[in-house]
Amino acid sequence: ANPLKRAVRKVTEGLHGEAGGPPDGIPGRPGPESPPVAEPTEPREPLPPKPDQSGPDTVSPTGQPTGADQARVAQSGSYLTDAQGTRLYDTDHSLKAGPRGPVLLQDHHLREKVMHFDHERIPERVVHARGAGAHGVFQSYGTAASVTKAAFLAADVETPVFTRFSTVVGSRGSSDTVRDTRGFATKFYTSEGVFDLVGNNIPVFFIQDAIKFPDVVHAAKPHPDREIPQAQSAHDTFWDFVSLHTEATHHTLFFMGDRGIPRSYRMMEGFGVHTFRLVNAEGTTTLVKFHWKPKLGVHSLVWDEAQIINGVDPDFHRRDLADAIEAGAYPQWELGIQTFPDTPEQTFEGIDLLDPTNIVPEEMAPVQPVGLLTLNRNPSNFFAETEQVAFHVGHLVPGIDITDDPLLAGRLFSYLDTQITRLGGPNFPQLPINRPQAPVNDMLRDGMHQTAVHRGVAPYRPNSLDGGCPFTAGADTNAFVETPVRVPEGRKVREAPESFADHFSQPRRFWLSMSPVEREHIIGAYTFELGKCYEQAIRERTLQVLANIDPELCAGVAEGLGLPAPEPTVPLADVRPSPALSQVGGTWPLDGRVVGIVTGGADLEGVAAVREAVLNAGMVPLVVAPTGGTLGSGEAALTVQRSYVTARSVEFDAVLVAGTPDMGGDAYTPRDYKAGPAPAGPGTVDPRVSLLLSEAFRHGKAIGVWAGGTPALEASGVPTDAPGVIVADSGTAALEQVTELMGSHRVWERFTTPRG
Ligand code: HDE
Repeated sequence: ANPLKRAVRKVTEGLHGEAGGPPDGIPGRPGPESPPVAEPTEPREPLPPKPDQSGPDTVSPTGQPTGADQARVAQSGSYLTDAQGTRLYDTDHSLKAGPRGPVLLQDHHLREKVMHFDHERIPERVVHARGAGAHGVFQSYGTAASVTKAAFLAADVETPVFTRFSTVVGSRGSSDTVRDTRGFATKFYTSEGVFDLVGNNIPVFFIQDAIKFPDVVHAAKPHPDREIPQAQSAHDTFWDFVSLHTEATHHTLFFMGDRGIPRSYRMMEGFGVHTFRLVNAEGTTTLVKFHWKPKLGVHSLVWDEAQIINGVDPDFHRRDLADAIEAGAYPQWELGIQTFPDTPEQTFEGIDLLDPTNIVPEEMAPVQPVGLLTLNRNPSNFFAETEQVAFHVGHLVPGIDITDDPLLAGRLFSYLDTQITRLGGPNFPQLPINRPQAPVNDMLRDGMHQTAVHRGVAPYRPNSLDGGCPFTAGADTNAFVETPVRVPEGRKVREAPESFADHFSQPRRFWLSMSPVEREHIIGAYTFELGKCYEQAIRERTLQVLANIDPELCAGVAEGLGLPAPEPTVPLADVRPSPALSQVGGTWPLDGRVVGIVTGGADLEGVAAVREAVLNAGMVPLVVAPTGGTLGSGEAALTVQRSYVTARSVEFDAVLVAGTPDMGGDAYTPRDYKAGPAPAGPGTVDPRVSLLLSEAFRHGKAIGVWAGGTPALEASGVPTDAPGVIVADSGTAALEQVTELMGSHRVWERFTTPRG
């Protein structure tokens, strides 16, 4: 059978099961009152690490292989020890002068244990603090070989990678589904050294010059007095800044759009944002922009759904990524490049390629696929891998070089600098997750947390004492040689080029490229965000920015704010839309999508068949029933994954309901009042099910019922003849139609209601 399907089965039966008791009794020391608990007296060998959870093969910073076990497994042996390897006989009681006496200062074990605990936290990233990562592999197609000599982009090369996705503004503990830009950073452990592609899910940035980064981040972060709001842009300082600093307009418009609330990390595009310079073996250069294209398509949540998820499952994106990988539904992206001739002007069809607030529409320069990224392994330890991974735009390999984008220049400084605070010193490249897989032979020495034992006496060049080693390489022996581009001559100035001054024509292109439903979402987003600001002047100033993009956009937001819509102060740009910017349209694979199958006990056979069919389609079925446990009995018993108390529609991409789940006995009152006071009695539709259905309907999800489910729809305010609502004869027939609808992600026709 298909291993993917088997793995999905494993996850749905194991991970999500509410059935079954707690794990086996945890061994512990019997207390005076507690009954004795069996404790193993014979130490056993620890279980070997799961083969699929080991770290990447690494070499030490001195180029020596570090025995596999040493690199991968922090712990060995069977007995508990202290940090020095001395065996311990008790780690549950401090050393005291008698059981009721004072704790003694001489307890060196207590001191070490608590000291280490006190220092477990490191500073979170100043931006992109909240994230999730995964290991994987990058398979190159070789199609980029004519434009770059980078070895990992030659034909048929497999390169191990680690990717970290993130939000930007929130703290480490903030929620996943806030409106924000998402980071998309990938570390390629290539044979020529590490290459980091540190991108975002939005192809442009707020600022054109790195010197403005502290300004935009200070504006977006919580207000310094009360430290609110967390992980939100809906506040005065953010809108104050972006309304005054109009080069932020394009990026702001992008994340007021649906890309600000992705459905999943697996369903986001990624962009290198800046223009990079590729160099081939002959030394010919090409300017490029990097794109990641998700195999599953680009999809988003709707705002209301994102708000509910913030409370119901703040780890929604993190969980989705880990579950999909665990289930074998490995997320994949194609890496692509847009290529442009490396002319002295560094423009393409009039678009300044050094201005990171610009895109080049795909219709003008197609994205050419150069390889495939597959994320196939979850980290074994969040801190060691996802938290300690250190990306840097200056981690480049021969064949990939930078341009004079002033934003990129500042990043080349910042990403090294920030690690000193975050990871406590200059030796962070020695952390297992950051170690190159190419041999390292540097002359960097000492420093905090030095873990390498360097050999030799002459870490300087030239030397004779170490036989002149190590030698420098040349371009023909894979050295990174900067492209000798001509530096434009000029005076030393603090100025931007004139071409950076147009802040509205590209945003206008974005707006014109949106479908009607996406435009409604954008208007709703601005109305919400500005509605949360206190200062009237900030709202008015933002309306002026919107008027300069498009009158419909401005009028929509002005109406919601109850303010007059101003006239534009610049001529509206005459730009053609770029259809590739819209997320609506197309049919997409459904791997790892989640289908809720609700039953109050009706047609269990049908439920089992639907479950099987969902699994066979490579999706994740979650059976929802009044309580946890199992449905039916014997061989055919079905495990319940969600009870009415734990289920919420936002977890599902589509909902199927068998029959009309009712309130059962006349005295029954639901324990969970999320649907308000509930009338009881047979024939009364359970309000938790009708809440689930009405939410799924409101969020544009496909809904299917069978076995007498029509009253359930009616009680939920879901018209049976509405688009994307299926009433079928059997569960599998309902699923078939629902699956087809899911291919377009949402039932877009439902979003016709006026804003507000
Ligand atoms: Fe970053 N950025 N950034 N950034 N950025 C960081 O580095 C910075 C920018 C991006 O998962 C920091 O290690 C400056 C653009 C991602 O670990 C820091 C400027 C883009 C991540 C930093 C920018 C990004 C970061 C914080 C303006 C998209 C998370 C912690 C010149 C192309 C990487 C760290 C991860 C992280 C600085 C602008 C993407 C402080 C100064 C543009 C995905 O160094």
